[in-house]
Amino acid sequence: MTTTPQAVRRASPRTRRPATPAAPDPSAGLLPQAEPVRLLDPDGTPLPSRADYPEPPVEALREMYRRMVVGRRFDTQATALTKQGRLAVYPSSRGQEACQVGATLAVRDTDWVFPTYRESMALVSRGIDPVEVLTLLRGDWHCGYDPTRVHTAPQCTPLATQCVHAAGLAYGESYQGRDTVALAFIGDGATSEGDFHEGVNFAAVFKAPVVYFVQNNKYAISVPLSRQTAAPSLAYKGVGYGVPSEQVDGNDPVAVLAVLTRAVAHARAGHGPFLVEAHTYRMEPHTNADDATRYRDADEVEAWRDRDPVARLETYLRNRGALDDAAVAAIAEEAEAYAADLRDRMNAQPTVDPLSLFDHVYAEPTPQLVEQREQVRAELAAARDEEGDA
Ligand SMILES: Cc1ncc(C[n+]2csc(CCOP(=O)(O)OP(=O)(O)O)c2C)c(N)n1
Ligand SMILES: [Mg+2]
Repeated sequence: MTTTPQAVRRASPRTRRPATPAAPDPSAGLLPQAEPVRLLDPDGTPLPSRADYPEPPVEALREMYRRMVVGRRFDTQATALTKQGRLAVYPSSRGQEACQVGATLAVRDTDWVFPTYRESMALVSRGIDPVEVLTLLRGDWHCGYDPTRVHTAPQCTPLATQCVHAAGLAYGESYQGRDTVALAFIGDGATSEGDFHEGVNFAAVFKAPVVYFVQNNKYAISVPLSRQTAAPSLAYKGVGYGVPSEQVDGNDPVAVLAVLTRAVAHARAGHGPFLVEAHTYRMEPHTNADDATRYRDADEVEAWRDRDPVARLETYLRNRGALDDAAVAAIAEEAEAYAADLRDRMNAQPTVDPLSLFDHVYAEPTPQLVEQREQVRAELAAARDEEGDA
């Protein structure tokens, strides 16, 4: 029996077939997975392996552990230096070690990193001299390292400005036929800034190879995430710009490295930008000048202590036989020596020429800067003359 159109119309809704196949979902492949990617349980027990995020090689994970231990020791030392008056300010990234180190391990030395003030640990993980890293926070210079030598932009304090810089650099590199990837770090709060949206949009439209890496540490100083966004996750901010995104457990070092490795490969292969949101937590106050007890309670902080990324990776590597007591002790010793050397060198009083403030602001100084420089030079000369007369 043939089915007449009338028969189809009479059929119950349950048996009726759609006249045309459903259109493909245009957001498919752009939205993050509903749950953050996780490869280790908080106690370091491995979860079933997955085809979309293969586990990184064990040597890479051992190196990650080493850098996380050294990075954490660097971080505590830097906070101590603020108390000794050797640093003006320090924003700690304790608790965010998996993000700081995983991201820098996922890129090549020839790739470009665009850090914020929070990323001092990422910079030392990248191999930049810690004294050069802390020069900005000591207030001596705009940036203590040579950005072009280490392929790392100066740390940005104006929120999200690095997002447009990264898009521009990545576009320029690909325009010149190089396969450089730009890695832009950004905080949860800063994703509300216009520059974040402009950067991501530009990178998407011009297929610039940028990985935007959001460390969602749950606070923008005292402002909690719930007052920052109504999005289901910050990774959902990619879809509106046509940018594929993923969310990851930012305290799971194995997952962070796996997700970022894939994001970087996506960008390097010419598919344009990728957005990753890592769920993590800042264990310390915003900076040494902040009192975090005024806006979050101790129970919340304690709950995150149980998800410590360093302990999690250590347990995992020990259980795999990739780390033993001797190796752990040797790495701890290396971290101590690193901190001692940093202390010694930060205790030497630097001599800073005030006039160097005007260097490298522009390739050609503006007339206003030339005038201001002259004013400072004259004031310094007058002060020296006065001292001479006294
Ligand atoms: C354009 C701009 N607005 C405001 C500030 C002041 N400010 C400094 S850090 C910060 C919070 C940023 O939070 P988030 O992006 O989550 O990064 P986190 O500090 O948590 O790493 C604010 C508002 C700034 N530096 N720049
Ligand atoms: Mg934050």
